[in-house]
Amino acid sequence: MLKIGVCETTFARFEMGAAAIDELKKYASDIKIIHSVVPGVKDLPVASKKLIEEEDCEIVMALGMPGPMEKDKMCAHEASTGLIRAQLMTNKHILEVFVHEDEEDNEKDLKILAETRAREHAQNLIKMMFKPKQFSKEAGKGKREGKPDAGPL
Ligand code: RDL
Ligand code: RDL
Ligand code: RDL
Repeated sequence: MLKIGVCETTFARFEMGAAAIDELKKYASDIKIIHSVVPGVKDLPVASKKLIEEEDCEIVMALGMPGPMEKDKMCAHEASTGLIRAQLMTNKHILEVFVHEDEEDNEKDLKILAETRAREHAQNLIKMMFKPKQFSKEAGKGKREGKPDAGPL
């Protein structure tokens, strides 16, 4: 039974964690999901580390929505370096699933992007953990999450 952590924020304007959990359950039955919620992206690194160290999660998805202001971008970068540090400290993957609010110019498209990106990162997680051979075939294929793939050269 693989334990998967799913950590998300109240700052995000869409429940990306619910989409990720729904997607994970579609592709794998032999999993246990531990969900946690924190205020914002800068709280995700320690929450993810706790899911790994205190809840025995083998891998974590950290989902969040950086806002459009310059200070939000700074915040997202700091959160990202924290998530990388937590990975290096624990030697476990924490998939960072961020959707920047200014990636789309209207709320409808932003909602679609948030849902699609969360689901596609969940599919990556399943492939990394359960189907590494299939995933290795996708190397260099210009894959993207939430947007159309760029494709290979
Ligand atoms: O530790 C409490 C907060 O500092 C933390 O939750 C921050 O991540 C909150 N936050 C900001 O303070 C900010 O200026 C967030 C953003 N911007 C942001 O764009 N997205 C967030 N949190 O998820
Ligand atoms: O942990 C899951 C992802 O966050 C991680 O794989 C990122 O490296 C994916 N990624 C981005 O989120 C991004 O905004 C990448 C790029 N840009 C990029 O330019 N090149 C990448 N990944 O290889
Ligand atoms: O090339 C177009 C996009 O891939 C590029 O703008 C990315 O930086 C968009 N992006 C993010 O901004 C982000 O925070 C992506 C991710 N996360 C991600 O996890 N996967 C992506 N793009 O494919």
